[in-house]
Amino acid sequence: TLFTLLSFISCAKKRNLNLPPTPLTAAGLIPHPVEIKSTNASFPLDKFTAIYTAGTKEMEDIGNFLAEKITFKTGLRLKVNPESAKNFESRILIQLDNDFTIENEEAYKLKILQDSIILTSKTPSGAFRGIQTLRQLIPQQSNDTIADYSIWVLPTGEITDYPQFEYRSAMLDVVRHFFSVEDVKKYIDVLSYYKFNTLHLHLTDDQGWRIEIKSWPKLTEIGGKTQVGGGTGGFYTQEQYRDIVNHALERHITIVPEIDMPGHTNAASLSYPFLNGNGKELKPYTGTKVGFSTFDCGKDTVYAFIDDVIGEMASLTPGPYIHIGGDESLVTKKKDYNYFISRVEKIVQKHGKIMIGWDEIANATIGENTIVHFWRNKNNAQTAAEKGMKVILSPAQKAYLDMKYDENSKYGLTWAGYVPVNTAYRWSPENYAEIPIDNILGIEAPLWPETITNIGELEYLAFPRVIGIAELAWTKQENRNWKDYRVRLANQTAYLKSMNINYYPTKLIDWK
Ligand code: TNX
Repeated sequence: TLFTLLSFISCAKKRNLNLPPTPLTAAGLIPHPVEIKSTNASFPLDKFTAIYTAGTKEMEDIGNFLAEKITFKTGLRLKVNPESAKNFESRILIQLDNDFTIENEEAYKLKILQDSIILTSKTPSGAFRGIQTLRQLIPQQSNDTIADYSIWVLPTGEITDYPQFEYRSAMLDVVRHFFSVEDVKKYIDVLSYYKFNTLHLHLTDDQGWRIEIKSWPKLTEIGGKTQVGGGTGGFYTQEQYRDIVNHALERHITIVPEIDMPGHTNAASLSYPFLNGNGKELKPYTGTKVGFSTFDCGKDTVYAFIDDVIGEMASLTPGPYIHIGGDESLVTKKKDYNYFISRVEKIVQKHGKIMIGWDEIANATIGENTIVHFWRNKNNAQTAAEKGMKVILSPAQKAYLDMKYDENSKYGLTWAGYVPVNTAYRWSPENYAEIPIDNILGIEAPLWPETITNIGELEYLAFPRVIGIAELAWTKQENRNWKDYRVRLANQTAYLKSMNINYYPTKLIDWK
């Protein structure tokens, strides 16, 4: 197919444009790619450019995605796989190559020549990541002095790229305050631009239950109606959840749903009191304290309930993971907690999924396949690594997007200290938890919304810190450097503004 495609498009017209030489650099790129070679010539992106895709329908979807984003940025309406090549003088070719030599599933090669751009990868996900690099290379401004129409001048050269970590994630708690489907989709859009591949949704907690479970309807009828501060809460119907999952999938992002237990379960127990194990009277909870609730870990009926909930979540979720929380179960007896975690692990596995839990689960009897999510306790991360398990890194002092930036921050908590933009970037996931790098699945930046109530405030906390987390997850240490990063971050201003992102304008960055 590739050969026919190439011969088909080689009949495109040739033209003579006097383009300025342009060096290919990382100036607009986050995350920093593995390798960049500049050939210092130029490619004209203009109304004579067409996009061609080779391979599956999924590849054509990626071509259409690129076309849409080019329209958003430049106003150009590029054709994707046009019937005739007659009117097109430059082209963007997106192709799969089975013999691609880089092992990594998300690797890509982006070759920019004077009359064509060739993006090659082994998988559609690799192509999708490469598309983001291409988007970042398109200049904000067209050059209108070369011809009597606008040309966006791209530098020529070659980028070879692949991620250091396979799990590159952000987490959003939609419980403490609820966020709409539209809000979550917008967050996904921006995350995908920076090559994140996972969004973890914290769907249940003391203050609310945010996902419809058909076999246990009171979870949302009762548990969905509250949030921090006494607002009306909310929840996603299964159809809305699927809509989020599909939006993410189109951006090659996996949704990881979290059902937090046995602690953080006041809303569930309020809906179905037989679940309650703390012996206290149940009331709706709209404060921000943690650690007071627990399931009853000794009743079979509780596990039958969990089986139903996990079963529904597993069937709604195409990704391989289910997060079961397991954090801050301060009123669960240790023996009960360990029994609970082992038994829930079996339930998750029965439904064909891999279990993830916050780092406290490392001390229970669990299998090597289960993933430990480090947030606070290094010993737990090390215990997990010693057992041969993989670990996700979310150290609160570095990666928590809900910590205040500094004393001027309008929103945020401070229990893990201030996390200014440089602190969020200048750490080494490779060494932080003192575990072997082979045990690190990846990095996640959680956002707990106790102090915020809407998307603008969410963006204020997430941006720009989450962009640094994207680079830590993708780029190896040898290509990371704060001085260089802060310039590349400043260069994101136009994109963030175009997306209407309410980022925190920290003085640490010389914003453009
Ligand atoms: C701790 S992080 C929690 C959350 C809070 C967060 C606030 C974790 C696993 N549990 O319940 O929202 O601190 O920063």
